[in-house]
Amino acid sequence: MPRMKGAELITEYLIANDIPYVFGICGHGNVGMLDPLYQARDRITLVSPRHEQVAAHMADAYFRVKHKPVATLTSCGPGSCNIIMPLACALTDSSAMLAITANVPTSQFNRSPFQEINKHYQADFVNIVRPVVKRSYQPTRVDMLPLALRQATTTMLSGRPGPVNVDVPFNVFQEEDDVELPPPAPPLNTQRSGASPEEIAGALDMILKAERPVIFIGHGVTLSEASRELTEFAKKLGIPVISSPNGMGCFDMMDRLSLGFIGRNGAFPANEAGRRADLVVAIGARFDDRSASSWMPGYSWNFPATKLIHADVDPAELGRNYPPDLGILADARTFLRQLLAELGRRGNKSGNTKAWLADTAKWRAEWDNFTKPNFDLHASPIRPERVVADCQAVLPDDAILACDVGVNHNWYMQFWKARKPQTMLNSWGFSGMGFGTAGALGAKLAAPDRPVVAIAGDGCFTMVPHVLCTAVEYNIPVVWVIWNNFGWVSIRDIQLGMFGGREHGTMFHQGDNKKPYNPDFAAWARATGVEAMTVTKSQDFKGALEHAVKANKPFVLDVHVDAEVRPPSTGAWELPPTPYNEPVFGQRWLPDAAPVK
Ligand SMILES: Cc1ncc(C[n+]2csc(CCOP(=O)(O)OP(=O)(O)O)c2C)c(N)n1
Ligand SMILES: [Mg+2]
Repeated sequence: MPRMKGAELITEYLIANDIPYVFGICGHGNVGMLDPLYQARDRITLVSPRHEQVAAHMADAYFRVKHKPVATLTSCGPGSCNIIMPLACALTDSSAMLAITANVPTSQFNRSPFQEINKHYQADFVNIVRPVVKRSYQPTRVDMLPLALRQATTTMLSGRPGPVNVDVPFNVFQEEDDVELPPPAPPLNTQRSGASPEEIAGALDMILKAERPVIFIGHGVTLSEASRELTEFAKKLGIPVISSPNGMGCFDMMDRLSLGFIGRNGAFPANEAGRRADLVVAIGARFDDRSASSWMPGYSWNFPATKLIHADVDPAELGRNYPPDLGILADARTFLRQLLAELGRRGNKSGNTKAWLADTAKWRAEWDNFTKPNFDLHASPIRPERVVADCQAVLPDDAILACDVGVNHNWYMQFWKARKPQTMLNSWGFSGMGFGTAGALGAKLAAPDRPVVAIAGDGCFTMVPHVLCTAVEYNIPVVWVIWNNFGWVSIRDIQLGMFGGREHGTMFHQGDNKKPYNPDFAAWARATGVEAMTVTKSQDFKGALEHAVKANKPFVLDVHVDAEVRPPSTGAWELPPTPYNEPVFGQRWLPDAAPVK
């Protein structure tokens, strides 16, 4: 058995797992890891951003684009505490990363050395991180590392992927032992679960019988790489597809069968079809409040009047919000392949959805008639629709959009048409501000030959503006479109609606005089060495974006967007105890749905 330091073993194990990057920040706790990374620097690259939050968002986005994980490295105490929020983003959206954290030396456990958390237990980072990872491991001797690393990487990628933590005490990086490198973990999707023949037969019976079926897809379809199978199945049977944000692009959203996203910030045809369907086939989707209109019947869905087939790899998601008529514990791609095979056995029967598709076409036309005129309006400040439309016009189909959080994101939810999987990154389950602004760096490292554009609210960007330093230091050519509306406008709008039109703490002002304030983002970018332009007229945005993408270097576009134009509601998002009272576009109530409040 080779004699190795703990940190050497970790480094070699990362390399053996084809992990090309470690995103992390130094501290005294993890210096022992830096030297082996230096020795192996032509096989694994350390990227050191200016905040641990950025490192973990980068790792998250890297995985979403490539479906291969990278590692983060943070020091003991505060450095590792800084990754809690991005780990929560990754966990709630089933994104994987190996978070290596450092801790105090084992011989000092419980003596309250510098940066130990020990109120309830020694070196207690594992209890800080526990709710936001699939599993945390704390090997306290070098000979415990092989098992911990193998279990951690396997757990990270098996079943429903997610972040894992390996917490390494200071001495374990440095000490030596005779240790064998464990075998690498099986890559994502090596082991897939499937449905039983009876379940598949039953599901297809229900699907072929349905007159108004809808497929609802979520991140599970993206993660299982089931785009081809989904497309074949939906097209063979003529079933329209509704997508959650992290499923977007698995089915070409320009296709006539694509209805877009559902819920308050979804598209009208999706909500109209969702609530009128006689059967919903949900695959790798979890019916969260924002894609289920807070579960109020008749807004987005209408269970139990509508029948539900729900397939997911995670039993915790089956029936969490709507008890399925048929719940199937299966990987999305396997499930779709099984359905296609069964359909083939039955002579490739076609669906009976002609009338239903005519309905959906009518709703699409109604929605288009309502929304399209605004896409052509030029104004200063710029109308939100124009920013979305010009991004769509300029960016190629394989460009990656790293969306941050806020009303800017709502506009993309409603109107962006992703055409390929893994091109539209969203922090959906946790909505961590900074995800898109920072994640864009990781996305670009995962796909160096494709344009990567971060859509960042002015609030989100200001949370992690040092991403620009990292882009310069490592030459990562990301374009940041700063959606500058001079405030936390998504929250301001909720505040105005709930509290008599009063604004407090939700807009950016200079002193007491209520003059809108923001830094000059372009000047700020230039100070970091990043090229930048300020865009205040809609006529200028398209050309500016083309220029920035073509420049192929880090670029900031400070785009002044009208804060007073709001996305239309097509479903609901209720926050109890406040009753939902936004007008809902085109809402026509179903007799068996709850009455209008
Ligand atoms: C880290 C974090 N803090 C606070 C929030 C709550 N929050 C959600 S959206 C938002 C405002 C976003 O502002 P901005 O980035 O300017 O986007 P806008 O809504 O103005 O388009 C806030 C504060 C959050 N989701 N994440
Ligand atoms: Mg804003």
